[in-house]
Amino acid sequence: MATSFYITTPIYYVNARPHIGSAYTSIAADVLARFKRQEGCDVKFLTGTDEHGQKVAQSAERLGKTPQTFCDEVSAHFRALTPLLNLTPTDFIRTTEARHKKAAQALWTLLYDRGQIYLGIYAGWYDVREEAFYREEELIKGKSPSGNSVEWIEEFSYFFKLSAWQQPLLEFYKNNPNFIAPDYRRNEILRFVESGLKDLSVSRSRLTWGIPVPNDGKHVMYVWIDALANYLTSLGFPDSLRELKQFWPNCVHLVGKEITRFHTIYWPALLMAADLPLPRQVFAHGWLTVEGQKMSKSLGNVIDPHDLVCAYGADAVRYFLLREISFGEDGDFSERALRRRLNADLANDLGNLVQRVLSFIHKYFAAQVPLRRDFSKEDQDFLKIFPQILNRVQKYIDQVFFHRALETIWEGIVAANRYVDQQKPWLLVKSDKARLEVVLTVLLEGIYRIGVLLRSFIPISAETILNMIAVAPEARDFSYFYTPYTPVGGLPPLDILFTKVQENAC
Ligand code: ME8
Repeated sequence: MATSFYITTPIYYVNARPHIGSAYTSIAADVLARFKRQEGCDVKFLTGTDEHGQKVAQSAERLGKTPQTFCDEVSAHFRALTPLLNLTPTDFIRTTEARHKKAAQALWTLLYDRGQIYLGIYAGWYDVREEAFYREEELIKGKSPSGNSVEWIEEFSYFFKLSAWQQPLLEFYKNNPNFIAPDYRRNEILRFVESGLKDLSVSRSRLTWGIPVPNDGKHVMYVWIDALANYLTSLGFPDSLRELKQFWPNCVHLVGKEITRFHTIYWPALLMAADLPLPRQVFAHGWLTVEGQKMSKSLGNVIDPHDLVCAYGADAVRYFLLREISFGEDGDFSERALRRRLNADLANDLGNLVQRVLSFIHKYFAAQVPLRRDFSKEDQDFLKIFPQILNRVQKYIDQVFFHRALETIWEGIVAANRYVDQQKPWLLVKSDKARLEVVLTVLLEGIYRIGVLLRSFIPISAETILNMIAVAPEARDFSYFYTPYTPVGGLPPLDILFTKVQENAC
């Protein structure tokens, strides 16, 4: 039976349109989903929108819309990322859907029935914009740490007994050292949990735009318990536990570093308290800045993924984000750097390789691949790097190190270009046609594997490459990687892969 794999993105708040940050996580999740499919896994890939809370209700009111209409509109923009960036989610969840309300309430009831939730009083300085409470000592000149105004609030609230889960959590981290990745985030979380945990307020009585607390119409669930439950909803919880059993043990939650605590402390504690199984891993990636600055509406530097895709194509955006930034660490987005990568890596290294080899076959062999396999030692040395590359790429993907995986694939591309330069097919045309046939066969073997390796990263271009060399659809998965390249018929006309852009135009 195929291995099951479940990858999730955070569900995005609908109080802002999608930007390069949400695109970043979704692209990364998509590469994992596609890669695991190529490995033959049964993959679920979940993304969606987080639609409850005071901020959403306020934004809707400002625009004179009902919260639901407002959510419908903004959620549609997030859904539109799927065709734009060529994403392949198997489910798009909205927290305002009936199935989610049912799952979140079922999780609540499980917790309540097990004595894990109790009614208490919450008091603190409340930042409405952030929907967060702060202690007196956390305020800066009477404002929240983000500079927003705060109001003093005392209200009834349900609490989750988080404090009771300190030891089980520490035990869990010890027994599952890969649960929090990368390593350096793990240490931060361990220190935080070791310093003691307070019970967590999980309901609001002053809010109406949320999921009602079961058996208490005066409260709605606070956004986090509602939001985290989305990962269960998509698996058919609570109606069936079949998918939960199947996918949960190999589930990776991909998140931005700012929500690591919610996913690595609150979420496993809630699941343990409900006696539900735990996901395999939370991978927290770094924060993107734009030209060295924090992205913000007020600075006017929020990058819209639509503009980027229109200018450079989805593949260049996908490639740039995953190649330029070490996944896990913070990184900077700059259009100039994107242009440089597009020209140097994609158009020069990859595009030219494919172009120069295939144009030879079109020109001198009437688009019929001259398969000739009396390989020399040199040819074999070149070809044997590809299985090694696949091995390393698989390891890097399992560590969620996309930049390393791409670097490794590029070793193959650079080696192929070097092979062309050494073999000089333009001279062989005149001097040794038999050797030319062997050299072109070797290069097609290489290009075939490069195409297969790149499929999950730059799907449009990789499929174009594989189409141009007439590879059958079923031969594009890793199970064929070790079998010889076998074209189905002659080569179709050449397509342009990447067009160079002016580097200093912005
Ligand atoms: O936190 N750099 O939603 P959100 C990198 N609804 N990634 C970024 C980014 C940036 N500058 N900006 C956003 C929420 N992201 C909750 C999540 S999950 C149960 C609930 C990405 O709309 C990153 O993945 O604020 C981050 O964690 C996510 O968008 C936050 O999205």
